[in-house]
Amino acid sequence: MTQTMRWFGPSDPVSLRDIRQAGASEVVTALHDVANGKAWTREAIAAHKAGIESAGLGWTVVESLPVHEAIKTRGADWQMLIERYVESLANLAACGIRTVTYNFMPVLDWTRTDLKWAMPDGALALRFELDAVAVYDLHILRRAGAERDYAPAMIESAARRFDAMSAQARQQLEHTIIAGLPGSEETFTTDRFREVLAQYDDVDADTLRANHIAFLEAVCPAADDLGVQLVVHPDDPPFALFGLPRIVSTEQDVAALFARVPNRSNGLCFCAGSFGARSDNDLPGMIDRLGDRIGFLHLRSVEHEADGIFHEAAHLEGSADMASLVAAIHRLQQREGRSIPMRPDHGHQMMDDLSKRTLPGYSLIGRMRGLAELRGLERGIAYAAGVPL
Ligand code: CS2
Ligand code: MN
Repeated sequence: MTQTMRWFGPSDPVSLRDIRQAGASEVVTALHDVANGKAWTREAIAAHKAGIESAGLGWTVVESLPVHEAIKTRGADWQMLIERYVESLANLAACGIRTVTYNFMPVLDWTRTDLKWAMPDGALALRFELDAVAVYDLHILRRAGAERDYAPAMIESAARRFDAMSAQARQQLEHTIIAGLPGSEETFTTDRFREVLAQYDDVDADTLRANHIAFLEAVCPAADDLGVQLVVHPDDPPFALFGLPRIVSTEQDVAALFARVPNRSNGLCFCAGSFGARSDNDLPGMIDRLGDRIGFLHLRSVEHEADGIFHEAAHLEGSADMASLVAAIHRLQQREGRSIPMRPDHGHQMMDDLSKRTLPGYSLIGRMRGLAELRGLERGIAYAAGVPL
């Protein structure tokens, strides 16, 4: 695997030197200061790339080139936004960058309900609890019709929980859920969130799927010609939230998408932590079956605590069988004669990072531990298979 780490640009508390010392050979990054919907210019891409290369690192994978909400809802300006998307792809290709991550999650990117969940060793992990979403949805947001989305027992426990919460705890929950995690394109207030949700009143899962296909049919021919692969990041978590449809959650979702839009450029960012939050996703089997479509790997594990509750485990712990997964990746790379870019997707906040300014999920030391463990695992597997790296 080609070892990378995500870098949020010059304002990231983690420096390029840190990333290089962690043993990565590349960063995955984006032009985070360009507004969603504006084209990325060749000059801006080249300048970003030159800064990365001068630190001794490469940049071949974008994460992410965001898809505007008006593309997801097929709203006004669709055509213009598609043209700008293709323009950005052409400018990236001109700079030698040919793997472009995006997601098709409405409104919210990845979602957690606790950013400082203490592990037994004192490190802090990200956690998701559907009950906490229910508290926010039913009692703070007070979304019309929300009761339909939760089991009666959860509605009752959410009411008890809300009553017991201090004003500060309520505010914190609100902030955690909708004020955005790193990489999210927008942050919301509760009022603004209500308005944005309303844009999806007429967009159910089938409509969103059709809009995703329309997006791919519009951009993939150009991407094919440019030699660029678009890799879709799955839904995180992989189920509907706030009544918003989510359509890239399972192997079937992805297989149907590839069958419907067979262009070479229609690819997958295989995020083990996102798919792995559903126990019905067979992760190593997905690597075997989706093989040549996979252009980028996010490796991390989640621990299922109960239905609708998980936390991000250390990279080789938790519910994912990481050894089987990396063995499947190794087989795929051998079969196709390529090295797939991967990153340790998130890490625990630990050691010196506990007292530092860090971005949730993206502190250095936890990700460095993850990268080191994954690198060792791959080397061991390659050695045992008789093809040492
Ligand atoms: C997150 C997202 O789960 C994740 O990997 O860090 O920011 C993710 O990178 C984007 O949704 C990809 O478009
Ligand atoms: Mn991911």
